[in-house]
Amino acid sequence: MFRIKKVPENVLSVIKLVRSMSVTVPKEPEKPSVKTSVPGPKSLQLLSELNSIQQAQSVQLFGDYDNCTGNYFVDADGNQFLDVFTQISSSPLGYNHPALLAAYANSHALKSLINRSALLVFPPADWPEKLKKILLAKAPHCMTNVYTMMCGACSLENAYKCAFFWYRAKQRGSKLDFTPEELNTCMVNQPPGSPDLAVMSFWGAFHGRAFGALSTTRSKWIHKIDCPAFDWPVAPFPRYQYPLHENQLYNRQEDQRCLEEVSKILDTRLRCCRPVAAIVVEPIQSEGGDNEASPEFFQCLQQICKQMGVALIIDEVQTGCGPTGKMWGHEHFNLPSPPDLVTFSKKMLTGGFFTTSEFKPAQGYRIFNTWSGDPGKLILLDEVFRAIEHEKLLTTVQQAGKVLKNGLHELEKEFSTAIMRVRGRGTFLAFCSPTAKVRDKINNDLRKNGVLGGICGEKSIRLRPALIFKERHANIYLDILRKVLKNL
Ligand code: PSZ
Repeated sequence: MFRIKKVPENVLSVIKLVRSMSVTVPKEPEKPSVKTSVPGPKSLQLLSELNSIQQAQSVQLFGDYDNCTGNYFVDADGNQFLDVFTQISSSPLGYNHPALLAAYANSHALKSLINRSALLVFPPADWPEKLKKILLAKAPHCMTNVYTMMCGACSLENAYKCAFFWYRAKQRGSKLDFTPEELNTCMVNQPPGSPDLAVMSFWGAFHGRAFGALSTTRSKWIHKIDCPAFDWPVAPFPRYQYPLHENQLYNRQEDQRCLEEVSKILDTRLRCCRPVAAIVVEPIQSEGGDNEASPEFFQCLQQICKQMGVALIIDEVQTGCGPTGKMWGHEHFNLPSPPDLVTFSKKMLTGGFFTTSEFKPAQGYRIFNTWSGDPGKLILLDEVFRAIEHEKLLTTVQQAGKVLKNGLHELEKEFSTAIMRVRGRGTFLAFCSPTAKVRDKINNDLRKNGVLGGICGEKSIRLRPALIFKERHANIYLDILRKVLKNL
């Protein structure tokens, strides 16, 4: 069973509940254990079966989720991996956390799952209270409104829609007076009803794959090729030189270059065609290669948005819920006022976005879909937030992150031709290899040695462990990485 050193009262009752459900949570292994080739024979056989039903070439391993525990992923062949990728950064408390297992061990929670409601038509009676007590209690500073959604991409798309509604309402001067021409033209996808407005994003950005979101995704062609897209502008995102403290002048100039380009695009678009209603940006670009930008960059970006009357959307789908050591990635930037919209998903277990009352559409039924989220996920999220508080997981992230980053810097010195550009905040870390080939070999060798890691950008390896990843896990990771680099 799960063994916890100092057990707080609420955890004890949780453990009792889990026991009463006769759910066995295996103890986290001491270290990884790989007994077969990776992928092993079972994963390979399942892959060929799945591939005959759907295009499954993206599948890496099949999981044995009954036996995964804590920071350890167990595959169908019985191999135990230290997981520093955690389902593309979407598992806040690792696998089979007792509090999450216990959360569904009561009839209210089960009935929430079974009787899944259409939340924007027939929400449960406790829904307003749940939104306030769970989601708004963790909202970024001054953000008083929240919508839940199904996934990251649809959270982004609905945030874009909110920004367009806000922009058009400003242009009209009143939110209610749609003209007959607008009502008619929107039905044939023509202006003025379907206005020529844009969302600007950055080179290297990833905001999802649904059509609106995809038009703002700028990381890899594989996401976009063959799909029609909006003609929306894209600005350069800073590409820093490392180490940061030795390259301050260059990096400041890099901020400046990108911000000037942002201003230029906004200005041109406003004067000639398709004005920009919103800018969307990740606190750290994730899929696009873990590219970071300074607090000053984000402060200036917000200032430009305010001057130009453009909404600022911060995409916290990957950075939200603690992995940078703060609840929200943009809390590192000391923005003088809150962003206009903040999207979330992944570790938050439900998609959605926070905003301010200024961005509340004047009419209902405009931000809407059937389920519009899932009340069952909020039951889990409530436990995630409780664990973050009681187990002091943001401190855990900061401490484990420090060990990891220091260790990576040591390895960068020792193996300077294999790893470079160590970067990131908290445990949201990454490093580069000289080429994609070397990067892929390192990642494969890590896997053979029992570490599940992720890649991003052209030649980066990224770390996305759960919030329960501790210093001892960091040391296991670093030992295995050292071994891999030695044998490269
Ligand atoms: O290849 C893919 O489609 C991937 S791999 C990782 C993601 C997508 N991340 C999703 C993501 C994100 O990282 C950011 C910053 N914004 C939006 C999204 C989209 O979220 P989902 O995948 O839930 O639609």
